[in-house]
Amino acid sequence: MATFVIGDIQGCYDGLRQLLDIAKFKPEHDTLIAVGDLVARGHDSLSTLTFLHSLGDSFQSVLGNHDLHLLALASGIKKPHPKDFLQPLLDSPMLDSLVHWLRQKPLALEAATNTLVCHAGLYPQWSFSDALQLSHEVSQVLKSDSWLDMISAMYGNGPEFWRKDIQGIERLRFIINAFTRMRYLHTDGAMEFSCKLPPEQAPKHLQPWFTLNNPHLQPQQRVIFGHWAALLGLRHPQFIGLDTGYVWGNQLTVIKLTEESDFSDQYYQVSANTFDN
Ligand SMILES: [Mn+2]
Repeated sequence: MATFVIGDIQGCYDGLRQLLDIAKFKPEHDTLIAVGDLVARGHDSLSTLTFLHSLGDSFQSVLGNHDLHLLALASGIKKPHPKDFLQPLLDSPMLDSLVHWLRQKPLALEAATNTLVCHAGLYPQWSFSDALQLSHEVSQVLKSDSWLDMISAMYGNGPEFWRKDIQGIERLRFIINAFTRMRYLHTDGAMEFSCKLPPEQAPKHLQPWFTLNNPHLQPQQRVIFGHWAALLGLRHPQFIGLDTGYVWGNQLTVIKLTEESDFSDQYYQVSANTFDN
């Protein structure tokens, strides 16, 4: 009855299966939760999604930017880039059911008490309950007949600032950008999407989202996220980064959540080899 949380898989099917074996994940008893970016850049997004789908209720995921982009590709709103290696998935007879399955996934979920999972991070002005409510707002549209309108209008960097009273597509785009693309914020709170450098190399006026004070975050709460491979993982009491860059030749990471209140999770990793990235 263990809960595992895995970093960005990005279509690296062989690495995924190896890592789940190493961690002794048993779908009959355990739950696997992914931080999103299940697909793209790795060579076998089709097998990855087919396998994760086959896990049924023992698998949960939040959506990452690449997962949302797949929805745009599948519906012809965007054209695939060869470097994403998504054509076999886009050509598969499974595509429609996998797209429908992905549309049911949230942007944020609670993996355990006081443990929030989202792809890029928690916007520093949001509490856990804000995050779950805002994720729900996007999910309601994603599950509805108007989902394609949102997917086609989600591209863009604005609005720069969060306000509770933003409405419509501007509101949905901010929520999607914060949950799936955020890395840095300007000191005035505006999100900055162009910089992907590790924090020690970033311009001084940009601050990683997890270094900004969030007055709503309680000391016993923590956020598990992915998305930022240049961090090569982050092990902070309240912020756990699980994108360790397997698709770029580094590691794929899964953690087994402890039931102890000291968050002494067990880490498992597998290193990329030249045949699977
Ligand atoms: Mn990402």
